[in-house]
Amino acid sequence: MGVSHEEAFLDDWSALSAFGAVAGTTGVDRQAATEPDGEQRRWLDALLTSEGFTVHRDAIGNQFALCELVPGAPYVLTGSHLDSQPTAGRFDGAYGVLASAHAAIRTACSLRETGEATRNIAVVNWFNEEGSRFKPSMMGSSVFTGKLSLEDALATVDRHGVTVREALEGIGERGDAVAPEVASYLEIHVEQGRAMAENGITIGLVEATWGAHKFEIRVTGEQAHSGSALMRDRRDALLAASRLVVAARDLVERFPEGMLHTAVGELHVYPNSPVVVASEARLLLDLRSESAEVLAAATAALMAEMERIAAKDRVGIEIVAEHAWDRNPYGEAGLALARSVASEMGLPHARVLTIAGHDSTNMKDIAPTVMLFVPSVDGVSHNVNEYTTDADLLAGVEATTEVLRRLVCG
Ligand code: HGY
Ligand code: MN
Ligand code: MN
Ligand code: MN
Repeated sequence: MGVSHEEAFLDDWSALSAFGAVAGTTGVDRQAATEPDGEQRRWLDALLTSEGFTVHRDAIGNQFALCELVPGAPYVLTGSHLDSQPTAGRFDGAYGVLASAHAAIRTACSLRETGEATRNIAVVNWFNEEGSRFKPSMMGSSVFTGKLSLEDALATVDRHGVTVREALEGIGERGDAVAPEVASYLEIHVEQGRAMAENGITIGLVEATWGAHKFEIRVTGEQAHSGSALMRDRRDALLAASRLVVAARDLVERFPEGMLHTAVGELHVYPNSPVVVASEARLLLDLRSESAEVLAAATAALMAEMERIAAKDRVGIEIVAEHAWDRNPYGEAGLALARSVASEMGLPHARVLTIAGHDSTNMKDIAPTVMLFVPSVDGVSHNVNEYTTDADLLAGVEATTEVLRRLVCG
């Protein structure tokens, strides 16, 4: 007797979750263009080539697996990302890639001989969605959609000075394939928040992305002996950076509850030595809101805080790079399609917002896009304990398969 779709998915899910496994946890560490990233990509190639798909890489390392049902027709692209944050959960991104792969295999098999398809199918694993090793996040889909130049992306360095080009070539993942022509885009992802689980929603129909404004900031002070230098002479870069961390948190209190999320998630201190006042600090500061007005006001307030802190601590504070996306909606046609699939399948569903960015945030600007969520238990994400139940994973695969079938036959 053959294995069911459900068993096949869960078996592949457990195989995929083993790449970059963090010892002693159920989490993973497979940052962009590292060895575990290369291994999981080759595993995905094997899964899809054995089902008759043709695999390619483009120049920024986006991974495509194509199935041509209608010669010359454009492609319905479905996927997400396999890369992760360091010590992350195994669901963020990877679930969407595997759900898409299974949906694509099933759809291709059922449509190969019927003549119902009007479009072709491609599974995509976008390069470097997380932006943890190389900034900005959503790099592969940003290059694909023309929002970031290929040259700039390839020249980006990690903290050891390794370029994206070198890292991709190092794992044999830089290609030269021409991107497939896209008819529409479909992505499924875990919610990474707690709203769906708390409200008994199985399928989230994503209607808009929160706006985000991310700043790479450099604070420049002066190196000194941390014992002997007079306190009044010091220009302490770490002290000023610390005030910025606190200022970012305090900005939240100026707006109605829940309207602004802020964080500094990364901080580097130079020379980072015990008896030395820091000469330089670099931080990554992130502001997000569902309201464009709040995001603009928070950004202006942050600039004022930067000036105040620079004057107080007699340091330089400069923005080295900025990455932003605006709050903007997903198309109503995609929402209507997703809603009818969820209701016909009897799956509890509702319109939801995404606070995290996704590759669909880029793709919806160039093609009709459907973005689905499944619940995250307790909203835990970017944490090894990220979890979604098997029942919800499988419901999401069914919904993805049916949305894909309709997009391919539409
Ligand atoms: O939300 C983010 O910043 C992302 O890249 N997922
Ligand atoms: Mn993700
Ligand atoms: Mn993530
Ligand atoms: Mn000494």
